[in-house]
Amino acid sequence: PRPHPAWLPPQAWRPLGVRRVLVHGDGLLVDTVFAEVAQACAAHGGRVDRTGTDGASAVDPVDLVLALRDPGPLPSAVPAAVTAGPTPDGPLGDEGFLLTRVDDVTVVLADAPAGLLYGLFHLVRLGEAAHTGDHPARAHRPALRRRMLDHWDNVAVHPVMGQVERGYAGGSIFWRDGGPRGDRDRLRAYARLLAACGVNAISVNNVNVGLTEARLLTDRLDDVVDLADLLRPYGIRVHLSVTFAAPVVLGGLPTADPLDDGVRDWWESTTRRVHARIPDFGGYVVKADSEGQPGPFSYGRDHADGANLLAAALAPHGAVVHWRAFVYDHRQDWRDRTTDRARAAYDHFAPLDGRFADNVVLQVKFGPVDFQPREPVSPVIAAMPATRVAVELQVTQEYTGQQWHACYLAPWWHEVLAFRPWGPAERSVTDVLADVPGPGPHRGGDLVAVANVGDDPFWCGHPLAQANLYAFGRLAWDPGLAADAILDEWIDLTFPASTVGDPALVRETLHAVLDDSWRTYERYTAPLGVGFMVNPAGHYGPGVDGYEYSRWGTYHFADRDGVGVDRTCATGTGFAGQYPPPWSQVYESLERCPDELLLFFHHVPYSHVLHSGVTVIQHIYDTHFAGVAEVVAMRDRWTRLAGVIDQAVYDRVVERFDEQLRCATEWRDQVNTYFFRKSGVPDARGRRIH
Ligand code: BDP
Repeated sequence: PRPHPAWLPPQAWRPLGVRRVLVHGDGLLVDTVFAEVAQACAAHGGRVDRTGTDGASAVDPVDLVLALRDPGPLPSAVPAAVTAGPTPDGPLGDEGFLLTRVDDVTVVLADAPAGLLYGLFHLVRLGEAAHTGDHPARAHRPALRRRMLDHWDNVAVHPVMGQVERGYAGGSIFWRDGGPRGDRDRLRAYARLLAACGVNAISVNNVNVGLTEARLLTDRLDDVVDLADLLRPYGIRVHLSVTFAAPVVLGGLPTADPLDDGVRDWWESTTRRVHARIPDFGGYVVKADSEGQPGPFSYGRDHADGANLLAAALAPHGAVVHWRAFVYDHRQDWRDRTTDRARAAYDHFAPLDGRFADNVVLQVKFGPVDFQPREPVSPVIAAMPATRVAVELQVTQEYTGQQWHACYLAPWWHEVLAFRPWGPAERSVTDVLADVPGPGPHRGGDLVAVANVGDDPFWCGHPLAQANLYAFGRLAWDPGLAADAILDEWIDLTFPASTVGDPALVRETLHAVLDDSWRTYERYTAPLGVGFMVNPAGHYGPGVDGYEYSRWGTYHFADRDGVGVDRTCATGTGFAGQYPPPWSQVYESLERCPDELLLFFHHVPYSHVLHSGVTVIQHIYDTHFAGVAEVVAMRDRWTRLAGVIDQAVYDRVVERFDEQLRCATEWRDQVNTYFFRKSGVPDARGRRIH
């Protein structure tokens, strides 16, 4: 079946009043721009012409020009006033564009084809506004150079994880039953959606690399070449997850020791072969010495040795290795309160700062543990001034309702990117990633996320989960964008006014349902940043003691007196000390620690009074009742869209809300009952708990 349109259905772009368009320039991505415009003109009227940069004659008059400035003269259709002035704020770069409107002509200029493509999609977002009035020249450039999705897709179906590890949208859109899925139209449509929100890199296989997946690097490379060819017209580069043991399992060598000459040669020649077939190949993603994956530790080497080995093989080709910092002991002794999984990434990697090659990108999960709905921002981001750092987000909703729950994550990601590790007057996480000058050679520019798309007809299982994918791309382009503004864009593109019964109602309803949905989710799940009260079988639904007596290092330590993890330096694991001041002091202090992270940093009695004025136990009860009430309100609200939007989308969301409410109720009842039984403290408001 054909997938349901997501943002940017063909009818989304109605260049009203535009009669003649000129596309000027050469190259694959300019071809894509031309084809997009031609399609819009075919649907809505208007005509498009194309001139090359070989000095071909101009076409006059036009309403819209999309032109590469370089090389050669611009067509005369570009008003002189546009070409006269300097570009605001310097060069446009590889992906930037300039947009202006003078004398009734809308002009998009770029210095490289990708810029023209992003300029086109910006026009689409602006809609009619791009073609009315005057617009002063404004340059647009991405804040971050690489905006990347990691697909945790298995080529062969994994006996436990299935086709997509932590995938909640059906099968993989790349792979099926051990080989390529081969739906080229679908892949083209996907590439188009990603380009329209700014994503420019994809890793196409799971970080837990099985043998079939490993072979994508060697004898199954053809399948990757094919994907790269499909994604390239939309400016997307392909990356591969590789296993550190590849020289052994694929190359037949006796060792994968990073300091062994034979191993180095193997990586060099293998990587050369990849680049010969995929000249713009982006590089490798590696999960090493983590959760059973092989790595340099087996040879007595460290992560810098391991990462630099692959970096050296990739460097001559302009490619990078994304080396994941998600390294911890997953066989901890749960009786030992002094060990702490939250400390692990910093303990492993901070001492290696300065030792990584220039084309190593250390890929750090946004929080110190594992994609929980609330965690402090990882201290690793501030700890490695001489290392290129990427932050990894999780668009796939592993711990946030698995695309059964409406949970718009952009407000959360916005908070993470805006966090200022050295205090309010200092640089933000975005600044660190985006190479804003500061002490130390900060270079970077990567935001990465685990993808949430599959072969589901609605792309993401939950149709509203598309907003997360869209928001990820937009935030990676411009981390300063507000979550509700991004949602507006997504609504306009996904439910174009011309296709819905009542556009104002659609907008109002989607905001009412999504704006606060992440906080709603937080309210009915694990309280106050304690995390992981989740069902260990699949991470969906409550499991109040699910991880409490296991080896995974994720505990809440609830007993009859209190709850929370003491991560202070004074009496706990010392994790708070991994932050620079002022945060080390803020988190260390019971008085100053923010409520939402209290149980991440402190073990407190149930009677502890929060900044909000209520006790911890009462907060737990109140937020769990409130969270469920909010889900009821969201579900009711949604029914106002019956008959207003596409019936299939409407029905799918109704089905999801029913499940969200069932599951949220279960969370509320189990969490509340659990803490009531532990603490013996009744609800001050007398509601039924047990
Ligand atoms: C965890 C997932 C697991 C992943 C791991 C990772 O549960 O499936 O393999 O992260 O990021 O959250 O490597």
